[in-house]
Amino acid sequence: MDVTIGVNVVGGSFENIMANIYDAIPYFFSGAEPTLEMTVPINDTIETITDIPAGPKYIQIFQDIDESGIWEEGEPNIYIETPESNLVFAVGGFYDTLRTTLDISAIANKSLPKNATIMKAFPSPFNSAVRIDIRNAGSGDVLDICDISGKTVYYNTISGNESVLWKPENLSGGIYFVRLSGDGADIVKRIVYIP
Ligand SMILES: [Ca+2]
Repeated sequence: MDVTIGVNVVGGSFENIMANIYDAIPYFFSGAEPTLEMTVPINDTIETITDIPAGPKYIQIFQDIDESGIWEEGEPNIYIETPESNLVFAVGGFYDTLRTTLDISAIANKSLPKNATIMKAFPSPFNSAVRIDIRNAGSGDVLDICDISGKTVYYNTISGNESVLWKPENLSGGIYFVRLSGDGADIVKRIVYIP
């Protein structure tokens, strides 16, 4: 299912705008937190996000001020609202075109740490290669990737700023976990491989 999102930004520049798409099923059935399905950059004021699994979703639009790849407390954000519900719409239902306005006027003096260790992995899902960007890793930090059973399928030491292009070979599709660990960081990101 593809969803087209229109984002109008007021009070600031259109930079580092991202969308978090959450599976709202856990919330519906148990009240548990929705689970993050994907984070995608919004590079234009109209963006079509493809291959969203069917089902009820939350969509959070945010500005990633510190370019960490994730939303953090203090970064401007908004949930897309639909006429039917404040937060939730059913992908595959009526609302495949959504528009919202993100007000970033309040963040002019915002200061998130610029030297934090950061890891981005994209795209996810991916079908041939995933790029892992690392910034400000500590000396001797370890980057590893494991499958859902915990088996390590990639391992390397990392320091400073590096980009790793990982191409799975002879591995089955599914969920993998990218982990950066060491003095400088302890970050885990979930990626989905669809060969
Ligand atoms: Ca951030």
